[in-house]
Amino acid sequence: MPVEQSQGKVVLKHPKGSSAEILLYGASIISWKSSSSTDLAPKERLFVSGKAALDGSKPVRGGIPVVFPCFGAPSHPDHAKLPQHGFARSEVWSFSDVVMDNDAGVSVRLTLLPNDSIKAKFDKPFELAYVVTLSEHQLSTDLHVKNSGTPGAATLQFQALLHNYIRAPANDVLVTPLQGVTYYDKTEATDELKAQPKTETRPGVDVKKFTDSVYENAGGKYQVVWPGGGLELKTKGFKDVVVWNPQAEAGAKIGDMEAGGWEKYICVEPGFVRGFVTLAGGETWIGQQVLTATDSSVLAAK
Ligand code: TA6
Repeated sequence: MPVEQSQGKVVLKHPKGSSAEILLYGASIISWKSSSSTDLAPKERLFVSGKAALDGSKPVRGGIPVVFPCFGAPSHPDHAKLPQHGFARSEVWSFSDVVMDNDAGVSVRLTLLPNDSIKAKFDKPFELAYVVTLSEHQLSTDLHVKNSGTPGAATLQFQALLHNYIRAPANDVLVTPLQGVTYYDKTEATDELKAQPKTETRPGVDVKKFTDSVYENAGGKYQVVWPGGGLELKTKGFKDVVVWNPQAEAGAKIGDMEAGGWEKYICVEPGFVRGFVTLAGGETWIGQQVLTATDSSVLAAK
């Protein structure tokens, strides 16, 4: 299966028509076109703002930004010099190798190691590997984090999240199952650490109003459905999930958000963002998501 590399971009193509495009900048997936088991024509499944910078000048507004080592505003002393959502989404990663290439799919690995720019604001030994796999109806992205210090060296503490901008009609989309899950509402307290825990009571979570909710220990499997479309997320290692859509008032204040862009996506973001992953020297942590393109009739039947 062809893997093309050019101008800082890696393009994966599946013989049945699906494709994915990854910028080395931020290891940002900026396109995933996929058919589903019931809709054989590949469709774009991600949202990227028409005003997004794709030249590496700033994090991409859309697609799948990689959030590491902190989510939101830094809250750990080791992260004090970092910008919101950390540095992984704004550093140039390296294309390492093709991990798998067969009739079922193609898998590539990108890596990020400390460089002078990173060390100046985060002086901890780490190795990141991001494995992206495209198959006929699925896209999986696995983030591997290693504490590259020697055993017995200082621990590595971090948060990680995959900031999926799922293309969907924001006013008609629902996320399930989150009923009964504890969440923190950032629309009431931008620092979720100060927000009071709530329990989700809705069978399906909508984003008809400004939504910025951090669900803790959320179960790891989610359906995102709307009339005529849907996406399934299965995750490992990401115990939490964030649901975000700014709607018009907050959305209009986002400089690289196209006019009305907030109507075209829902962010459903698997992460480990409540608390910190702690790795001893030599240990590795993996956070994985598998996105499956489907339609709502199939999901609703489950
Ligand atoms: O994941 C939701 C969130 O933390 C929101 O609070 C909002 O800030 C969004 O991320 C986008 O953040 P960004 O730094 O990409 O503008």
